[in-house]
Amino acid sequence: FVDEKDAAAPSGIFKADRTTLKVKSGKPEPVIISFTPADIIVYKYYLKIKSNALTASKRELKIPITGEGMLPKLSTDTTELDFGNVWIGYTQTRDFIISNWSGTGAGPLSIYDFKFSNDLDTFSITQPDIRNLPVVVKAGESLTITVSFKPNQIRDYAAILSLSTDDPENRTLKINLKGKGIELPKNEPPIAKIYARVKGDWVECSETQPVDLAVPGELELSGNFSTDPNDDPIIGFQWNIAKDENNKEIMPEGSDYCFDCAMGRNTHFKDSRKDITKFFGDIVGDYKVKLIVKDATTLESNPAFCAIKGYAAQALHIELRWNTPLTDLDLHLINQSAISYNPPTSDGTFTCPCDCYTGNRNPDWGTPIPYKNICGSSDAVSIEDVDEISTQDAEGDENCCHNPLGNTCDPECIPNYGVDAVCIAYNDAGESYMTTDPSCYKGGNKCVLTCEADTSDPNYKAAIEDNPTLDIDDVEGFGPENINIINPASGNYKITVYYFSDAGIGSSDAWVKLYINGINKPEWTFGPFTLNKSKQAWDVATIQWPKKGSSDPVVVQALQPWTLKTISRCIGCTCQLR
Ligand SMILES: [Ca+2]
Ligand SMILES: [Ca+2]
Ligand SMILES: [Ca+2]
Repeated sequence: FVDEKDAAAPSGIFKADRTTLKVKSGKPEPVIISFTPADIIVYKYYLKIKSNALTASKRELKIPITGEGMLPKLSTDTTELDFGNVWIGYTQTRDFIISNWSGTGAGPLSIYDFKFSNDLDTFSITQPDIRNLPVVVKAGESLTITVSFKPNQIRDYAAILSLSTDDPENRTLKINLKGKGIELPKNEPPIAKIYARVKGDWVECSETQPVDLAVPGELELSGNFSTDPNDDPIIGFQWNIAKDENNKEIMPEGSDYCFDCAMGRNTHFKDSRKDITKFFGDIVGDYKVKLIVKDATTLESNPAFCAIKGYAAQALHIELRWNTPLTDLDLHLINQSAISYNPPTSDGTFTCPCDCYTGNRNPDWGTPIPYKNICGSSDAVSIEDVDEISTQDAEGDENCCHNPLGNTCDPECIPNYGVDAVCIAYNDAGESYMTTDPSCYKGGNKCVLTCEADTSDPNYKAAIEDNPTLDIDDVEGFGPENINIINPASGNYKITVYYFSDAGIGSSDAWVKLYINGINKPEWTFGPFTLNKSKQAWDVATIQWPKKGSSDPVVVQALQPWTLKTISRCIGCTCQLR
């Protein structure tokens, strides 16, 4: 290696891997030249080659050879990483930054190795990827190095991370590491709490803080007041009826409600796996509800319990249940204060509106529901000839406006009323007639009822509250069926149970409970009474309901069961109520 003037170059800067060689004809030979700059300068020399080349001018060649001396220069933002307290089994990371200077002659920095002094299973390099070494930091750039600490013991840790580099002034960079493995805090189970919506407000419900529920009726329950000692989110909710020590669900005998009957019986909850559910109490008595919640680690709570007292909100509340599946028993309440029946049966059973049952669930007893009077006295119409008038409404429904006394009209008839629907009315002599007039004419110059209840009438509320209501017709076993009257009119009422269909199963035992004036326990329990087969009936009791405030209702248990011989239906039947 020589300079321009053929003087020898400083030794050690450039080196060839050989000083002589033979090159065979047509076979090039490589020469490897290394460059080891000693300073941050540009080196410009020549490689002089002497040979026995045929051409004299080529026997001495001078090949220019240059190189620039450069230097990496490492700096770091810290030489100590403190990981602090870390739960054993958990990972904490810390970063530090290595920078390579950007001045004149700045060269790339290579890191050839990352080495931990000890605890190699605890400390590791998360980034950069050190599977491919060296890691190179270009001049003027920096690199973030992330170190992980994952203790597996409860103790103090200390180690040194050594980086081997090509910075001649910093061949080994040492980073001190420390941290402490601490015990993982124990995950505590969540604490379930049940709140119930009472008059719009959420109130806590427990075994010692029961909530009242007018039955049949719904109660909204929330599990959102549950807590977790670790502040874990609550992610799972399971509502059930609680069970007693004999594994029997705690609810009144005969309670058999299903929100979603396809899911099975006794699904008293709607959305039993949601934070907010609805509980349905079907009969009077004590229920106990259970809630289990899960935290985000799926750790389960102990159950919370909520006692619910189902009470009868109505002055008269009658409940029927029985003990066979698939069978259909029907509860009847007969208003014996009706003054006549047509067709006359022995006591009015199956003659509506005197009989409240599945065929007539909500008749108008006591004070008649007031209807709007839509015409004045001068609009009186004359009696029409029954034979000449259509009995269909615009949709072809027959007798849609069937209206024995003008007080049980089908409201859907109203739009067609007076067009082509027909109303049945009575004259003063008690004879029925049909009319297409919007007002059902009744005698003389009086204009009478239309099909539209007058909810603004001051008597409307009382007229509704003295009507009986059958809640459901259970047709596949067990009941319950309830008939309620919020505020009965004075008069005599009879309770009858009718075995509509034994479904081939045979006899069925029936029970009737009677609650009067909303007391939260059965006032009277009748039964079990055995009904042997379809079409049999059981006269349960009669109730003499007094005038308001005059005395207590009198309940008389019927002595003789009786058996219906035929089934009659409530089609076109009439009876007049007092
Ligand atoms: Ca927890
Ligand atoms: Ca039934
Ligand atoms: Ca009424």
